[in-house]
Amino acid sequence: MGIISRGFGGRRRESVPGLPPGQYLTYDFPVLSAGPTPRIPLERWRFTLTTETGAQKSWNWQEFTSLKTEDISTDIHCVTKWSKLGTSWRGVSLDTLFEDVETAADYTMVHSFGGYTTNVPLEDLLDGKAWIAFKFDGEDLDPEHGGPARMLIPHLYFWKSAKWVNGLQMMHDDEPGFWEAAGYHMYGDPWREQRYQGD
Ligand SMILES: Nc1nc2c(c(=O)[nH]1)N[C@H]1C(S)=C(S)[C@@H](COP(=O)(O)O)O[C@H]1N2
Ligand SMILES: [Mo]
Repeated sequence: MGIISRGFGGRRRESVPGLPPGQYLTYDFPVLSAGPTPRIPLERWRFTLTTETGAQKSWNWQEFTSLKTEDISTDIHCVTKWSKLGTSWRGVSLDTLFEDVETAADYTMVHSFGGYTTNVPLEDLLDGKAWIAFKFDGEDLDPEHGGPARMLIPHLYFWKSAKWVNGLQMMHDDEPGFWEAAGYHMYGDPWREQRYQGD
């Protein structure tokens, strides 16, 4: 381990560039799941975008993986205080999925196989800020980490990056998802330490 790990628990970690307040660096990839890992055969996989009027756009695995993909290198930050810098992903930008989508709603609820939900403002999904990722470090995304595909919204705490994602629902009003209803912050900016309600 290098010099940075000697700062664990001390003041040195606070000076690591790219590390938000209250976070420490990790070099492995912890698994955090609120329930069992769903196994989704690719022939059953489908992602559906539903607008506030009920209009739907939907992709099966074949269609989804035929869309334009992007390689993403980014830092990720979990509310339980680990951060992982310089992670590598491949995915489809939400900008691509929202092409031709007409919506006047400002909020979204992200849905997953297994029932997990999390709320994200629409503007935090657009303009190169979010992807649906299906590769990590050049390999198919492990089921434990959300495979076949997960949301990747690296500028928010990682609980917003829903694993096993299967849908996005547009909403006029912000509503809490799974962890938000349990007291987590409605927005979750790691640089402002928005961990829990009231932060
Ligand atoms: N569907 C689903 N997505 C989820 C979770 C979950 O329990 N279910 N946990 C969230 C939390 S709290 C974190 S920190 C990250 C963890 O992702 P990882 O297990 O790949 O590290 O996934 C997020 N996405
Ligand atoms: Mo988390």
